[in-house]
Amino acid sequence: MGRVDMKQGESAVFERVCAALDAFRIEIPSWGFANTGTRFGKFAQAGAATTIEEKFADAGQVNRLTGATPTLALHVLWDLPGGGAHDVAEVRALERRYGVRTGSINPNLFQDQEYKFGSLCNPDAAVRERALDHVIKSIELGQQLGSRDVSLWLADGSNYPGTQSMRARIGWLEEALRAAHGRLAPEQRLLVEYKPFEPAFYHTDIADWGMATELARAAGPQARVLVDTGHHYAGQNIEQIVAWLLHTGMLGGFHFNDRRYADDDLTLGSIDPYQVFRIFHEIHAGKGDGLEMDVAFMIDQSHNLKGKVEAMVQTVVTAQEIWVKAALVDGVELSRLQNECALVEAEEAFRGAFWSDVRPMVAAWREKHGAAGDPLKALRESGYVEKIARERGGRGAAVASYA
Ligand code: RM4
Ligand code: MN
Ligand code: MN
Repeated sequence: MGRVDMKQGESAVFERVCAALDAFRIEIPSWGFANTGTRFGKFAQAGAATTIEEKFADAGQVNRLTGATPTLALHVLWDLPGGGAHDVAEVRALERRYGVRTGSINPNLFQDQEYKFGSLCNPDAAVRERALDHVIKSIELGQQLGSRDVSLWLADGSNYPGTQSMRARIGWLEEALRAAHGRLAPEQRLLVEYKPFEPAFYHTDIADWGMATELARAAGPQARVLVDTGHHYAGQNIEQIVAWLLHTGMLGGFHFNDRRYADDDLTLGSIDPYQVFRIFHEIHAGKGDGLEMDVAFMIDQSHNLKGKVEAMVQTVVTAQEIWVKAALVDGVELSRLQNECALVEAEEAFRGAFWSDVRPMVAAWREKHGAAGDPLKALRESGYVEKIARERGGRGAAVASYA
């Protein structure tokens, strides 16, 4: 290839990279900035966010550095302890101040004592009603904040065989989801998240994508499935689940994180970046095939040991890089090879994109958009982490979140 051809080739690739990144937004979670821990304890960080304002401030930093995170997911009781209503004006002001909008609203159906035996699946009708009421309030909060997705994760389940009627609980859950769905505004969506185990260790009421799909269908036309990448048994083929949910039009969004053993909430791509690539490829391929899709990308990570803002920046950068790698698969060529069953050629075309080093181009895109070429370095140089550690000074130890 001559020099000119190479340049042309490179700029064509850069155009594809830019188109892919222009379309890529990923939501970050407020709980990723607060102190968290394991069930054995919490290690408090001086710079951890203790108020909703501090969470918006941190989210604003991540967005400024990466150019990809314009929304912040809120967890109702952790961020809006009063349950919402009176906090709307404050949240709106924070959105303006930090240049980040409210993203998905996450009801909290697991931390109150009443939920010991479940929330929407509790055998006690009064508890179910209370839980439903909280979901409805979260839906209304979403309306007031102009946020589209209400993202539902239940800790419901049981720990010992024979102690609960799994079937009765399905019925109660369907009923509640239908009632909640009835309260959605036309533009809102209800996302149903699944998880195989934890905190329940015998049965979980929404344990996998099949159950989540059935429940979302029963709820109504604005309900979809949310795939949290950490919520699968080891070895499960997540991209195949994604392919099914795309095929059936039931994919609503993702909670991204990585895992080695269970729901570890590790940094995206830190254990298995190829899996993230395979998942992203399904999305790109679906788009290439003209599938109608509306998929919310969200991060669900809460770091116990890493610095929170650094970890979030690192995650978003990783997401941008792997998203771009997957965008570089030549879809037309790949389908030709697939149809010919040219296995080695197809696999090479696929994994060739995975192995290409896109980092300089992703950095160039960020620079072009007023973000940082090297966001981690820029974060370090900004002194932001030291500043919040000084200002917040470890107040976060007592704040509600995991553990
Ligand atoms: C769960 C699940 C939910 C998250 C809670 C805090 O494992 O991933 O999405 O909101 O944790
Ligand atoms: Mn999740
Ligand atoms: Mn989880």
